[in-house]
Parts: sequence; C-alpha cells; structure tokens
Amino acid sequence: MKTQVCIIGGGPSGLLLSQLLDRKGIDSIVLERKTKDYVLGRIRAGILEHGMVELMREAGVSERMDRESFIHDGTVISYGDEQFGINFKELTDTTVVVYGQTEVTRDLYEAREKAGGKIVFNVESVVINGADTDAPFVTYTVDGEQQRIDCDYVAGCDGFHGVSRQTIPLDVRREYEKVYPFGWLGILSETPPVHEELIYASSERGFALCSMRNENLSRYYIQCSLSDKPEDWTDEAFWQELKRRIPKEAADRLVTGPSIEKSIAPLRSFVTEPMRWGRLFLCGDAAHIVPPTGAKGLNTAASDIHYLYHGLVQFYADGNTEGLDTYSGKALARIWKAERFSWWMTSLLHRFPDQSEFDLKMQQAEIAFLRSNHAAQVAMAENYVGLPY
Ligand code: FAS
Ligand code: PHB
Repeated sequence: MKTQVCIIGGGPSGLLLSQLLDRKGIDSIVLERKTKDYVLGRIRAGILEHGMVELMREAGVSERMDRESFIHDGTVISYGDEQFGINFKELTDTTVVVYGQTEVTRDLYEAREKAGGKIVFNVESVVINGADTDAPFVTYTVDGEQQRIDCDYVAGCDGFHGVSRQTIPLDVRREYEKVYPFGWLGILSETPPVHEELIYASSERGFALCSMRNENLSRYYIQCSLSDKPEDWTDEAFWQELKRRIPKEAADRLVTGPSIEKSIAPLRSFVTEPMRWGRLFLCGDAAHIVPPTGAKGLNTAASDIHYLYHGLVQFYADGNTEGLDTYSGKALARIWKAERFSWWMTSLLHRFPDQSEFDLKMQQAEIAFLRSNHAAQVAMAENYVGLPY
C-alpha cells in the first residue's frame, strides 16, 4: 500500500489529523492497535480550549459538539470551606467548552468512516522504517499477515506507550520527566453535576475535582496514593472522601450514585525533544504528557496537530517545507508553557507526602494571592482557556 501520510494511532490526535488532511485532499492511513470500541471506552479529558473547538469546526466535526457541549465562563477554586471563582470570560473574553474526549473521538471516527477514511484496527508489531530517509515505510501485522505502507511522512500519534517516540534514536532524543507521588482516582456517575462549573478543590486531605459530561453525567476525581487500585475503593468510600474535600455547601447538595466507570491515572510531566526526526513527526501524548490538573493533555495534542496539518498542507501545495521544518520548535514552545501551567496547578492544589509546614504555608499564600490579585487571575485564566497557537 502507499499513502501520503501514515498515521500511527487512532486516538484524538491521529483521527483529527487524518480528518483535516482529508478535507485538503491529502491521503492518509491510520493504524490503531486496539478496536474502535476499546478506544471509545477510555474516559479521559473533558475540557476543550478555543483552539481545539476551532480545529473541530475546520475538520467539519463540530455539529454534535455545538449541540451537546456546555460553555463554561469560569471555574471555582476551593480550599477547605473557602472558595472563589476565576471568571475566564471577564478576564480574557474567552470561554472553554465541556465536551468529553470520548465524544470528540466518536465524532472523528464517524467522520472518517463517512468519508471512507482508511483505518486499520488491531494492528500489531508496527515498525517505522527509514524515517531518516526520503522513502519511509511502515510495516505491521494484522490477522497474522505482514503488511507494508510506503509513505511520504509518518505522524506518530500513538500515545505515551506507542512505538513512534522509541523510533527516534536515543542519541537524538532528549527526555524530561517529573513523576508525581500520587494519582487521580476518577469515577463517572449518572448523576447531576454538583455545580454548574468545575470545582478544583484543595483540602488537608488532598485534591478533588468536580467535573461533568452533561446534565446527568458527572466526572469526579480525588487524589489518591500510587499504591491504590480502583477495586480498593467502594463507591460509598469514594463519595465520603469526596465530600470531605469539597466545600460543605457543595458536599451537602452532592447527588451520589453508582459509578459506571472507575479508574486511576498516574500523574507525570513529560516532554521529549525534538518532536521530529527526518520524516517522522511526533504529536500529542507520543511526545508529551501533563498532569490532568490544567486540562491540557488533549489541548496540547490539538496544537501539535494544528502545526503539523498546516505544515503538510503547505508542503503538498507548493513543496515549501518551512512549516514542517519549524514544526518541532513551534510545538515545543507552546507545550513547555502548558507543562509549566499544569505543574503549577498540580503543585498549587495537591498535598505532597514530603510537604513541610513551610511548604504548606507557601501553598496557602499562593492560593490567597490568586484569590486576591487581578493579574494573577488573568495569568491563570489565559493559561486555562489556552495560550495562542
Ligand atoms: P492517545 O493515547 O489518546 O491515543 C493513542 C492511540 O494510539 C491509542 O488509541 C492507542 O491504542 C494507539 N496506539 C498505541 N500504540 C500503538 C501502536 N504501536 N500501533 C498502533 N496504535 C497504537 N487529559 C486531559 O486533558 N484531562 C484528563 O482528565 C485526562 N485524563 C487522562 C487519563 C489517562 C489514564 C490518560 C492516559 C490520559 C489522560 N489525559 C487527560 C490525557 C489524554 O486526554 C491525552 O492527552 C489524549 O488522549 C492525547 O491523545 P493522543 O495523542 O491521540 O493519544
Ligand atoms: C474532566 O472532566 O475529565 C477533567 C476536567 C478538567 C481537568 C481534568 C479532567 O483539569
């Protein structure tokens, strides 16, 4: 087989790139390790920045998002029983969209299938060959048969555990990592959200987040130990702990119910540089990971796709490689700012096992400064709604 762009990974990054390229007449093939149902079964991000929303529009997949998503003008930050709002709209004249990554991915799959897009599921043993030559090709097996795709470029959209990043030689790659000493236990429940906006809660017992997917589907998280397993937590234990970490007036009105999904995500900050090696481009979680506190994971994947898409369109239009040659530098410039913000939000709101009394005082002072200082709130809001592409 031959294609112009071979895309490894059928998550939001790979599907969005394939859909955008298709609308410009650029051919791609998506190789996905799992089944579509498995990919759609992952419960992940919930907040879309303005830039991601615009990309969904440009990809022609925004109709259901426009119909079913929530627009949020701001968020609540609480510590103990104290709470205050950050009004993104007033501070930045920008809002965020609440629409689950699962729905984004579902819409993209539907669009690719409608357009006759080529997606190969259940692929195994994917190998990216000749990425540092002018004739790269990808080999893989499906149903026990070895296959080969010759292509102009390879987009590594295969997430943190994929093969793309590993294809870049160790003497070329530089990796930066910070692993946090806790995880997030998340549940999904068919209950009405506790508040019309998100509540990011800091408490002496640890962090909690009250989020949502729609008016009767809520997403809650509590900071948990890395040694915890989802089965260690009954629903009742989760709800009781969540109530201890959010303001009393929210805890009193919290509607609880059975969890329909329960999982633990580890938290890490991770970046690999460069994000290009020859004709291989890394996008999204294949190149970088953020702790989900700042809701930047999916949204930094989006800006990567924006840069790569425009670089490929420019190349196929007139052979100009300027966009491709500047991809890694441009993507990393925005990624590092998102890494900083995600690390800052995580440091601000979580309890760290080795925290000293002084560290706690600094955390409380940082929250008090954010509560009282306009410039601090503008800075937080500008990062949360998304820095420019
Ligand atoms: P993805 O990991 O989503 O997709 C990669 C795809 O590649 C997968 O479908 C995988 O099956 C496939 N693949 C892997 N190896 C392959 C191979 N060798 N061959 C072919 N295919 C292969 N972000 C937030 O903003 N908020 C959150 O709350 C949040 N929670 C998260 C929880 C978890 C457990 C994880 C892992 C991430 C979370 N994220 C969150 C971040 C998440 O939303 C990512 O940023 C987003 O999925 C990035 O999308 P992709 O880059 O497409 O990577
Ligand atoms: C979510 O709804 O899953 C969500 C929202 C905001 C975050 C992280 C996760 O910062």
